[in-house]
Amino acid sequence: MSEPATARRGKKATMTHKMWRLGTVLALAAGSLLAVAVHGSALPPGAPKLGMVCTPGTVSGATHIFNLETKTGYIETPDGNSVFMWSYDDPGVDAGHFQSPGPVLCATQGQTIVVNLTNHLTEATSLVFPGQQAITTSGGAADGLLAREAAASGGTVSYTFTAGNPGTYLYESGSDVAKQVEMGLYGALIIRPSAGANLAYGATSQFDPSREYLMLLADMDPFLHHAIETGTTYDFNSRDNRYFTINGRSFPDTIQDNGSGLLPNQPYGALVRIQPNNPTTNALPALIRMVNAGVDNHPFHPHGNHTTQIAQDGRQLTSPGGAPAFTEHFGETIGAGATEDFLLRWDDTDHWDPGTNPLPVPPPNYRDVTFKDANTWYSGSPYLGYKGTLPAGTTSQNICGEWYFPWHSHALNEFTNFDEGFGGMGTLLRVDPPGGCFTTAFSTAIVGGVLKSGSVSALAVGGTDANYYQVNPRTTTRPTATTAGQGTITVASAAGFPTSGSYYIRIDNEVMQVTGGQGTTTWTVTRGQLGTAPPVSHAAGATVTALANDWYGSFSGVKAGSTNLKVTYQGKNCANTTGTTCTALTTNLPQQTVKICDWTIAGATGCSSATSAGWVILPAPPTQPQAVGSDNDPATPGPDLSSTWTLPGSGSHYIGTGTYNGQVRVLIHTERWTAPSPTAFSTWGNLLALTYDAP
Ligand SMILES: [Cu+2]
Repeated sequence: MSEPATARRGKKATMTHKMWRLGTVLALAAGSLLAVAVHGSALPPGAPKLGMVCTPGTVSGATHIFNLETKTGYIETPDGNSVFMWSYDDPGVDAGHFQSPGPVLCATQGQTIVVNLTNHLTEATSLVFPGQQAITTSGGAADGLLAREAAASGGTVSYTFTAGNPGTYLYESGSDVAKQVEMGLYGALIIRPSAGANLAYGATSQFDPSREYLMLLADMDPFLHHAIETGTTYDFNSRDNRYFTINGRSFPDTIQDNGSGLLPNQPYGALVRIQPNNPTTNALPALIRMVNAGVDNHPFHPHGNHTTQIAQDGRQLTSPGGAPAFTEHFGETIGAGATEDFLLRWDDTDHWDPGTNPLPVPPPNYRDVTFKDANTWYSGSPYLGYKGTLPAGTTSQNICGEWYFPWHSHALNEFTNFDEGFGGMGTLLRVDPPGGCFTTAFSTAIVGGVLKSGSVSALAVGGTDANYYQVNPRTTTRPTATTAGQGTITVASAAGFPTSGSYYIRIDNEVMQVTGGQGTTTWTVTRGQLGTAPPVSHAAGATVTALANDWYGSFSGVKAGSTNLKVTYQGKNCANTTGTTCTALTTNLPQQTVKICDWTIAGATGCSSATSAGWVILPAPPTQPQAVGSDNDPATPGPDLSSTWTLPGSGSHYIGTGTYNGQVRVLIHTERWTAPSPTAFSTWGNLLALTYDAP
């Protein structure tokens, strides 16, 4: 049939909706990172935000039972249209919420799989399981062309088979397949080997179970769906697919989380997320299971990367001798009805680093770069894990310098939404920095002491450079002389000294403890502390030196919901408070305590001064307090010491909200109060960094 006038109007509406819709999706892409699983999402409880989601079914002994029902519903496309669909849902998940595609059925090799089908369509339907053998049926109506059918409007049928070869399979309608499969009656069947759920096939196909991804491809002609919905005729010879989906969504909807509230009937996302391979901390590859439920072949490729094909149609690729015959691919065509499995390992081959291994050519000035629609996934820096400067007015969706690669059908007519690109059969490969997001401090504040030299930028770039952020204990003077019996002294200025709590100062060779008047210029003192000279007189103009310094670094842009926060501080302490060369401290090492702001204790004021209540001492390792960062090796004065602390819990206490949204604050407290020679020192910070898993 010819394209009806209503459809042409619909297409114009599509174009006007497009920009609004894309902007909303991109804005909400960031917003959804804040959200936890959305109710009414057609997902089982506890489903992960990324990766393949299996529907649980019921396991009874060696039998795994799945209940499926056919229903009608609608999916949304990124251009603002909606498409009438048929699909399967699991009545035991989210009360049988309509979903497209059908639930992912996962079972273990050797289990008896029972699939009970209830048909709510107005025509008979059936299920076939390509690649499975000896399927028996019970109940049902007549035998269809390929399988026993469930009658229209409430009929049931059960299919039983033994999960055979492990692998990735399709399940789909066996009745009037040109129409019913096109309408959406398909889903994925996963059979895991009995040897272990972390294997795709044999022992050489081990993967990281937290990085198991499904890409179920399909294509559709919305005019067929419209004809079915309205009961009008459709000529299959005129089929012209205009929507192309991965896991039931078209790009950019594919990169939304599983269960996104934007797509209540399309619960499965398709973003693939990975970190660089590391032989000790991240050795296992991701597994990508690809299934083509459509009628067209789809040439698929990730930009800038290779994948390793390990299987075809549920069979591991094996040489005649029996050894694995895995092959590397830049692109690979997934045939109609076929499945293919790939391992994906991401190697940081070049190790480009702005400090230690910079690119051999400078990147273009950001003023010379333009970004389409002023919206980008680029961080502004070419280095993995770093953010840079973007032109004014450009919005970046980048969290912490992670990289994004398109991954799409290279039949570019399929990389569209109703002929408008890019969209359709595409998703992104997201490469996070090793260990997660990495960020360095963006600002510093001294809450006890005085800046000797340097700026916040000295705390960046890997800790391998010669730039330091140097803080001295505060000094002031005594405007008047001190007598031996004096218990109250005046100082020229209290700025930079603690405003509460007791602390030590030194005048000449005597240490005094300040116990009152903190924050004013009149202090109550206890004389002759820490084994120093008993109370003596000090001349007018004598120098008053604090025996501690406190400064904090702030991180910004840490998304709420980030987890697994780790703080790294690297630096040293030096005996000299002037000069540019560090004089080693060999005795009475300063005691250094690194603390983090818990914003839930007292809000922003809880971390405003050195002694505020919100500072929480970082947990082991290393044990605190101790001489972190001090130079304890006189043979080679001046080496930096580094420590990394892993924060307990979700990290939510440490990420600010409101005015301090996304801010994480770390305090470096250093004191040299230890008898018998508690003299001045300076603290030299070289790196203050935060790593975390972004949501
Ligand atoms: Cu491409």
